[in-house]
Amino acid sequence: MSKASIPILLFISLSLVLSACAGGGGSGGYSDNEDERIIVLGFSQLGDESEWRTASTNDIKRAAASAGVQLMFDNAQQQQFNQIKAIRSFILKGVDVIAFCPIVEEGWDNVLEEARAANIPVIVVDREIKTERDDLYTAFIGSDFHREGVKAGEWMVERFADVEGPVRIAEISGTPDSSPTIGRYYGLREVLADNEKFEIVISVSGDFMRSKGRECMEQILLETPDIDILFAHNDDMALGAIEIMEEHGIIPGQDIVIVSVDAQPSGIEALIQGKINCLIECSPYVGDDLMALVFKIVYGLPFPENTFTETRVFTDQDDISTLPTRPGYRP
Ligand code: GYE
Repeated sequence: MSKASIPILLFISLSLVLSACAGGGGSGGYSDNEDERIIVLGFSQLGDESEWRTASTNDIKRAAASAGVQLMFDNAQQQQFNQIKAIRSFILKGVDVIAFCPIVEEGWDNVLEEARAANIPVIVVDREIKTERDDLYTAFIGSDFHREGVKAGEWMVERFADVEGPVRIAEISGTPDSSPTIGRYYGLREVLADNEKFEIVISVSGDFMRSKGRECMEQILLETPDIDILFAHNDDMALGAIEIMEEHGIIPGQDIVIVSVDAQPSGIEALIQGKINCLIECSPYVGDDLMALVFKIVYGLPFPENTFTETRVFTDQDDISTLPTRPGYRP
C-alpha cells in the first residue's frame, strides 16, 4: 500500500463511523443530507516569513483538499491582531473547527474564551501558547522547540570536544516572544550551562526572515567579529547570514561553524555544499495529522491532546542519500 493511501483510508473509515454516530445535527457544515456533511475548518496562518512557513501553508491546503475538508484560510501577515480578527470571523461564520499557528505565546485568552463560548473546538498548530486557563484549546500539534535547542547544543559540544576553548557563539534568534524562539534559546543554554568552554557572546533577533538574517550578521561582525559558531533559529536567517559572511570573505561552514533549525530544502542544499554544518529538523508537514485530528474531534472520537513531530539531526558528516526528501525536493 502506498503511503498516500493511508490518510485516505483513515478518512473513509472515519466517515463510516460518522454516518453511524451523527444524529441530530443540522448546524455548521451539515447539508440537508447528513451523509454529505462537509467539515469546515477555519485556519489562521501567521504569515509568510520563511520557507518553512510556505511549506506549512502548502501542506495544510493540500491535506485539507485531499481529506475533503473545506478550508477557510487567512494569512495574518505577521500581526497578532490580524490572527485574532480572523479567529473572530471564523466564530461568526460558525465553522466546525478553528486551527491557528500563533505568532507569539501570549495574548490569546479572550478570543479563545469567545470560541469556547461558541462551542467551537480550537487546535493550536506549530507554535505553543500560554493561557491563564488550560482548557482554552482542544489539542496541540507541532514541534518540541526546547528539544531542538538542546540538540543544537549537544551537537556543538560533540563537534568541539577536542577544542580547548573558549568557543564563542553568536545567536540569531527568531520572532521575540514566540515559542520556537523561547524554546530554542533556553534549550541551547540548558546544555551549555555546565560547560564553561562555551560562551554565547551575542544574541540578536532576525524575526525568522532571510533579509533580517543578513542585517543581524552585519551587526554581529561589527560588534563581535571573533566567533566560532553561528546558531541561527532557522535556515532562512542562516542563509542570509551566509551571504553576508561571503561578502566579507569569511568561509561559512569553515571559518564559522553554522548550526540552524528547520532542514527545509535550501538548508539541506547549504548542508550539502558544506556551508551549514548541522541542521536540526523541525517539520512543517503536519497537514494529514491535523485533518485526522479535525475528523476525530468533530465526530467525538478519542484523539491525542498533544502531537509532536520528530526532531532528527543532520550534519555535514552524513551520507547525502540519508538526508530527508521534501515535497518536490530530493537531495
Ligand atoms: O522554525 C521558522 C518559521 O514556528 C516552527 O517559524 C516555526 C518556525 C520555523 O518561520 O522557519
